[in-house]
Amino acid sequence: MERAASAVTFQPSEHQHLRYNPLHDDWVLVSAHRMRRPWQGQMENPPREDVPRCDLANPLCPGAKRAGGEVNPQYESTFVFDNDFPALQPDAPEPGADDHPLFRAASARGVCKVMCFHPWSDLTLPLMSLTEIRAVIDKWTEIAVELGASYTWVQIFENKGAMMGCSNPHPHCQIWASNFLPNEASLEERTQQKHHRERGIPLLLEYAQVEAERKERVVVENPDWLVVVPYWAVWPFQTLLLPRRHICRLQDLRDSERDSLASIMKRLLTKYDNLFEVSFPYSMGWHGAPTGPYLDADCNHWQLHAHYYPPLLRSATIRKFMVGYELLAQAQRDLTPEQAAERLRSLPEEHYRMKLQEMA
Ligand code: H2U
Ligand code: ZN
Repeated sequence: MERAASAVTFQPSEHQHLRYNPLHDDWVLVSAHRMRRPWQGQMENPPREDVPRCDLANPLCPGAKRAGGEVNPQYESTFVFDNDFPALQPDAPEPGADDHPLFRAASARGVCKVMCFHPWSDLTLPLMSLTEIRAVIDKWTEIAVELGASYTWVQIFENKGAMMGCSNPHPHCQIWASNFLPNEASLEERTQQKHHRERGIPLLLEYAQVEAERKERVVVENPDWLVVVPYWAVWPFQTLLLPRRHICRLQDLRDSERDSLASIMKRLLTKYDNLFEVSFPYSMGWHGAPTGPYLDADCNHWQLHAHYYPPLLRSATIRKFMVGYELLAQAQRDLTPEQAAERLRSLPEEHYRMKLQEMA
């Protein structure tokens, strides 16, 4: 039988509770008291970081031969190519109809691209200059416009670090464009539409305004952008990058907002690397209003944003696993989002590798 609630005053950092994620319409179990488990503070040797600057055996380097036999140009800034192993192709035939409702299929067409951020393999975004990061943002925008002209959803995402399945030690991301709305996109379409209908303001615009006032979950901010560990975060150091004004898509950013985006990305990613003094692994990606046939539709409920999902929990090598209860019941976290934000906020904004170079 369920026990009655105790008379002790509730403290989010002490007492287990559920938090609602309005963007995903689900709940996370927060059990902060578990942080007192005895393993806290353990340190391991971080993964090696001595990646060669240029290695012709690395298919993303300038001048290297890729799996399909093509040779990369001697590129000097960003470089985009068609993925040699695309999960989506433009010309797949339609699946046949099955008249049983439990066996549904739908057409999937699209393109997959790979984008190198920089010619040097030993760099990552936080180690790049603001001008170089700005070039990445400009290229993201260009591709979003180009593929968004016909495709419904253009997913820009970066898998960083071997822990996140990144197969090449070279700064890069991927772009998959599809003729359908993927699950995450259609979920966010539904929740943002509902919020806008009920409250008359885009969900994530209202959320950014409240978080900017409350401050307790803010990691970094500037006049155009805000980074928070969301109230409903599932991963220990998950963050959400939000514009302060209403912006539907990457292509709606002003020139100055692209600059301030480069700046806030560098600050966030430097803090991430400084947390455990390791090149911090994560999967990140951009979400904005759908494109293609949606370009003519009312998308005012949408707000541009980027999700960062890092797996690390308490050192360079100890990650959180989404297993057991998470797979079979629901997501759970130990550290509260406020504690995670506080830890990230208090970290220096000078990259630890720069500091090591200065000391050498
Ligand atoms: P990840 O490291 O994030 O997996 O991205 C690398 C992508 O680059 C991957 O999708 C592609 C892989 O298919 N790739 C090529 O298209 N050509 C190659 O020669 C190597 C890797
Ligand atoms: Zn999203």
